Amino acid sequence: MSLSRRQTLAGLAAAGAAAGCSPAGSRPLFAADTHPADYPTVQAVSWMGEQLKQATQGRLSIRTYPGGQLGEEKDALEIAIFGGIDLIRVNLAPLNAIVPETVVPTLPFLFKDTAHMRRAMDGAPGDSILAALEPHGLIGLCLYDSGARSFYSTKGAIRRPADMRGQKIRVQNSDLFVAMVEALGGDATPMSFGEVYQALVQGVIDGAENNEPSFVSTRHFETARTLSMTRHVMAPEVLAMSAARWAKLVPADQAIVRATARASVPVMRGLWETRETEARAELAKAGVTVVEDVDQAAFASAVRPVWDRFLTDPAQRALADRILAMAEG
Ligand code: GTR
Repeated sequence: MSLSRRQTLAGLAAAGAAAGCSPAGSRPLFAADTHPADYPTVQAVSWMGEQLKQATQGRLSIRTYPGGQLGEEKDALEIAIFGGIDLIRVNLAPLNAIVPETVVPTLPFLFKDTAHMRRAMDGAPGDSILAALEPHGLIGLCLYDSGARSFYSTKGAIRRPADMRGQKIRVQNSDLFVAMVEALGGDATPMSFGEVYQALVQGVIDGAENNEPSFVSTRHFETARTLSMTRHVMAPEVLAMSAARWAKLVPADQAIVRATARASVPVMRGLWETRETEARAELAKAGVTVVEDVDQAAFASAVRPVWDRFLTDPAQRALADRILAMAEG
């Protein structure tokens, strides 16, 4: 852990202790995100903070710690589970090893399109995924969009699985992602988000995969000059509260936190759509090659065995079936 991160965490602990002693007991809720301050997830949580403040006459508010200040997703998640961070916004992938239900929306080629993903995540499947976090020390508050992930490489276009053979591809810390890239013939390299830029520059990896806004905000496109629109995973983002902090809220405040988090979803989606458009424009301006003629069917059939390997219990299968049944509006 870096010195500045240690200092930030020590500061958090001190602030938490001080607030615990104050009569109102009301320090802001500390919210961690790996993305920069202007990213839609961070902006949506800031918006939620304003709503919380208004609804509680300032008793509850949020202080955001963007840019991975409180640690990479895996570490920040652990800290939140142990109560050291109040609110955490992460992708569902790093939760795969902790909460089996989160594997389902992470499956490659599960969602037909954005409308399908939103229908399922706004409906009963989304609610059951959020509820599944609770026994693991987290209260799931809402699910945000994360677009569709595609492969980018320093070695040119990836139109079909054979083009990935032998390439070292960074993946998130999730066995499902490792298995997916291996099923496609790539050499999967799990790594924290914050390490990818250097790894690309130094040639430690040949490529990675992400949505366009992340590809742009991390500036990975400076090195990986070809983005191939495989759109293989649409795993949403989740905003969760540490169960320890949650337990300190009276039920009326818990209801307000839930309601303001839910209300932030359409706000996030509006910001997200703008951000996607801006990211595409930036890629065009930067002269990045965006390959649309990919053989999606070949990718989908190559990764199909991964479904069977990772849907190990009947509850997961039932959840996957429920989501698949919502493909048509
Ligand atoms: C982004 C996501 C992050 C993180 C990152 C990654 O799309 O918003 O939470 O999961 O991808 O690839 O590590």
